[in-house]
Parts: sequence; structure tokens; C-alpha cells
Amino acid sequence: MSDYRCMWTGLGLDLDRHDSLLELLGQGYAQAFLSQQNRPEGMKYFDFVVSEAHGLRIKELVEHKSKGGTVVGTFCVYVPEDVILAAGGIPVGLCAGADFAVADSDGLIPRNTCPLIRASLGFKMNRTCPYIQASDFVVGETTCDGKKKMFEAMAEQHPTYIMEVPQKKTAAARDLFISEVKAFVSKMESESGRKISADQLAEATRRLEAKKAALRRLHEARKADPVPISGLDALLVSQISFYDDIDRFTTKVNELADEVEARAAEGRGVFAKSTPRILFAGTPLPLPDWKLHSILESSGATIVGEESCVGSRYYTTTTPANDDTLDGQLSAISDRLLGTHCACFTPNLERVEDIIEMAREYKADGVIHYALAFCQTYAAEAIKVEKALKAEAIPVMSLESDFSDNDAAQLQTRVQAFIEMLRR
Ligand code: BJ8
Repeated sequence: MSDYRCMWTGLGLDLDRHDSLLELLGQGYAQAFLSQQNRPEGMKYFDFVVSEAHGLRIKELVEHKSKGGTVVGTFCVYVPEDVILAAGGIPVGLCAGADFAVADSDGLIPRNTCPLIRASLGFKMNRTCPYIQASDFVVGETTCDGKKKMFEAMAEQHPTYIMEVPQKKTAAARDLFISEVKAFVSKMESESGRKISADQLAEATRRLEAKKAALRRLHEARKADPVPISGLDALLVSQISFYDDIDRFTTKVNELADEVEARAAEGRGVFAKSTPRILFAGTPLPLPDWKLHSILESSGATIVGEESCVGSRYYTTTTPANDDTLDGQLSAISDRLLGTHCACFTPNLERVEDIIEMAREYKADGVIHYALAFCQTYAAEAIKVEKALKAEAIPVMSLESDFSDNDAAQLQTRVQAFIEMLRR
């Protein structure tokens, strides 16, 4: 990595703590990813992106800002990325999946809050995340209660804009959300100093849809047995989708999908045929949360899909056709976003149906439902998911954990017992 210290100082990073973070990330990455066998050649690009996540990509963001561009930090897939792109902005996903920053939010939000929320604020407090430092403002949303209250604390540290996301799937909720998306258009116009035209928005949506189509191609290839790409690598691509340059990312994912589809056609896999296949379902797995995937894939199973916002809940939603006026497009974008089956909505029965459908399509031998500690919404849905899967005779196990390694041995024991049961 070139010397980016001057840039990091300019962004206000705590260089000593940042050095410790980079060291930890480097070790974790080498251990989880570089030790894998039979990786597709196309993963080299994503290895490079990770190695330059705090370097080259941040340089691109800083250069974009120096030319008058906007950088917007987001924490949820309900934020319309295409509105940001249409205003010439760059969206970057900021959800954090590292134990490193969890305790840095202590004193601002309760400790019995989900680690994703604590780390998201913690990375602002410890000044080790160049993405939040480079962002002009962050967009929070009214999804779960923990996030809502965290964004109040965040607003005292960093410019924060809140989008109201409804909690029900009714016509009134849809109207509310459309008005929120329109308000966000006004926010982006005032931040960027650019009026968003219908043509610019259509082009931004086209670029976003191209990215999602590339992701769908890649993940579809995981239906093959033997599986042509590991769950760890597929997860990494999904994680990178939230911060890489959108058009370059789309090209590279399509190249990787070409290779992975060819492997599937030739029957070449990363694991032996008939390796137990697991569908992951649950809370998001933001970078660098590779814990459960690492444990499962080093215990003799493979993960063939992620029903998660870092996974299918993101790439399966598409923008329905509507008239090409600005209003028509904004309604279509709102409908696309409301097609995300998040546990913060009530009721949310579609998510259970999605999991059953995915388990069948991806020929999963079993499902692991995962909820981050203190996440009430996904923990509550775990009960419904378990019941529904048992009724379909699909083996299922629910797990709850955090980003630390404290329970790694215990998780491994449970996971190995589950895999053994699937083998029998
Ligand atoms: S659309 S899943 S990204 S809200 S894990 S912070 S729910 S306590 S992240 Fe999410 Fe948007 Fe929904 Fe997706 Fe709260 Fe649960 Fe923590 Fe969560």
C-alpha cells in the first residue's frame, strides 16, 4: 500500500489506532480468505479491493469531493442509492462488522444494543473509519429502535439525515415512503447543488440495476453442485458491493460470474461434490464479519446463499417499470425498496417464504438462521422461520452471536453437530 498517511491525517483519523485496525484486518483476511483452495482467478480483483479499502478507494472519494462531488454514508438498503448517484454523489455503506469498534460507543448508547449498531457509532468515535470521515453526511433510518437512538448520538458527532422507513406494508405506508424518497431527492439536490432530472435518475437506476443483475448472476451460479465459489468469497463480493465504484464493480462481478458459470458447467468446484450445503438466513454481515462463514466452511460444509441484506435481500429487489417522469420513477424506486423483506416490518411473512424458496432453489441441506445479539426483530422471526422450515422438513438451526471470537469454539461445536446431522 502506498503511503496514505497524509490523506488519513487530513481526514482526521487516529493513526495509531488505525494502524492497529489495519494489522488486525490484514491478519483476519489472510487467515479466512488467502488460505482457501481452488479460488476463482477473478477473486484477485476483490483481494486487491480489500487491500486498498483504506487507500486507493478513499483517494478516489477524496478526489471526487475535491471536484465538488458528494459522498454519502448509508446504513441500510432502504436508502435509495440511485438518488445519490443521480445527484453525482457516491453512496458508501457504513455498517460495521468488527468487534474492534464495539466498545467505543460505550457511554453514548446502552451496551445491550446489537453489535452492528455499537460498531457503527464506535467507528465514528474512535476515528478509524476513513469512509465516515470522508462522507459529507450520513443517512440514518427509522428501522429498528436501536438504530433510531444510535442516530441521535451520531447526529452529535457527524452530519446526519434521517429517512423515515415505515413499519407496515399498507397503502398509507407506501405513500409515506414515497414522500420520504422525494424529501431525500430535495436533500441530495441541496447538498450537491444539482437539480436531479428524470433522465439522470433513469441513468442512475440503470447503473444500479446492472450492478444487481451482475450480483444475481454470480449468486445463481452457487446453485451448482459442486459449488463453484466458496460462501466466504461470495459473501466478500456482496460486502464490497456497498463501497466499490459501481461501474467498475459491475464489470468485475460479471467477469467473475463468467468464470464461475464456466466452472459450474464443467463440474469444477471449490469443495467436493455433495459437501453439505447450508443456506444462511438472518441479520446483515457487514465487513469484516466473516466469522460464521469461516467456521462453517472450515467445519466441512459450504454456504450456498445468504438471505440477508448483505446478500439476496439486496440484489433480488428490482425497480418495476413505471412512467418515465420523475414522479413515476420515484414511485417505482420506492416500490423496489419496499420489496425488501426486513424484520423491522410487521407482519413480514414474505421473508419466511423467501427462505423456503431459497432453500429449495439452492438445494440447501439445511438452514442456519442467524441473529446478532440483542437484535429483537430477527430473533423473533427466528421462531417463525424455524417453525415454517420444520413443517417443510428442512433442517434448521438458530444461532445468535456477535463479532467477537469469544464464542467461536462453542459455535464450532454446535455447527459441527448440525453438519454431522445433515450428513446422516
Ligand atoms: S433492511 S436488516 S440493513 S434495517 S441487526 S441494526 S435490525 S438490531 S441491520 Fe438492517 Fe436495513 Fe433491515 Fe436490512 Fe437493528 Fe437487528 Fe442490529 Fe439490524
